[in-house]
Amino acid sequence: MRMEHAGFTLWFTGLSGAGKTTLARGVEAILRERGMKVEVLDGDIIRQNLSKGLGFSKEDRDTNIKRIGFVCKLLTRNGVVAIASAISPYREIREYVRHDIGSFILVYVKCSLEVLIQRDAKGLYQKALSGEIRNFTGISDPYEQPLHPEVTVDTAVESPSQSIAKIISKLEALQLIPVGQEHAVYSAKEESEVEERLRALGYIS
Ligand code: ADX
Repeated sequence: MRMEHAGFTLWFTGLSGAGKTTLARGVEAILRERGMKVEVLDGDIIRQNLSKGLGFSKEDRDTNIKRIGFVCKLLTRNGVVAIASAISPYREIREYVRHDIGSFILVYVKCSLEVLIQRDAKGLYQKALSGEIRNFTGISDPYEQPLHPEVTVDTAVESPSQSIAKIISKLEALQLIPVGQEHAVYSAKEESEVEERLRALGYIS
């Protein structure tokens, strides 16, 4: 049975290849396990449909972010957890989306350029450095770091599960999601073992 819960938007910002999608999918899986309704809006996918045809000028990026933000707002007000994952390099539009949505948590997925260039999973940094791709965020286009993100993770030094745990703890602390069994004083297994013992001793029936 699904739990009734209030919606909110969890927004991942950070450079290309920093790990936004991996963390978004990891958090998505945990929230689903906890019975929540979740939808992920990923920049790479949104650019193939809702934002198809948009480029990477400031204007186009802002349009992309506004569209993602608009869908997040609809989901949030209908009790869904909307998880957005997009570079979203401009502070002003991130703040616009935050205020428009209301229940909004910003996760800054930090990673040094050195590590990103070394990883270069999509080969885009090499192309950006050689000038083959222009206006590439972090190389030839700006990225405005968030000033007050609710959570900052650094994927150059943390494992994905460490970063995911950090995000989940924050959401629990803000009482946006139910606390997981792994945080309970007793695990479910321990609890039933204790119950068994108490029953054997006749303290409970
Ligand atoms: S955003 O700036 O509008 O938020 P978004 O997250 O949707 O960007 O898309 C970024 C993805 O587009 C990157 O992960 C990368 O795969 C691809 N991309 C292609 N060209 C660029 C570019 N010039 N700058 C950044 N990302 C680019």
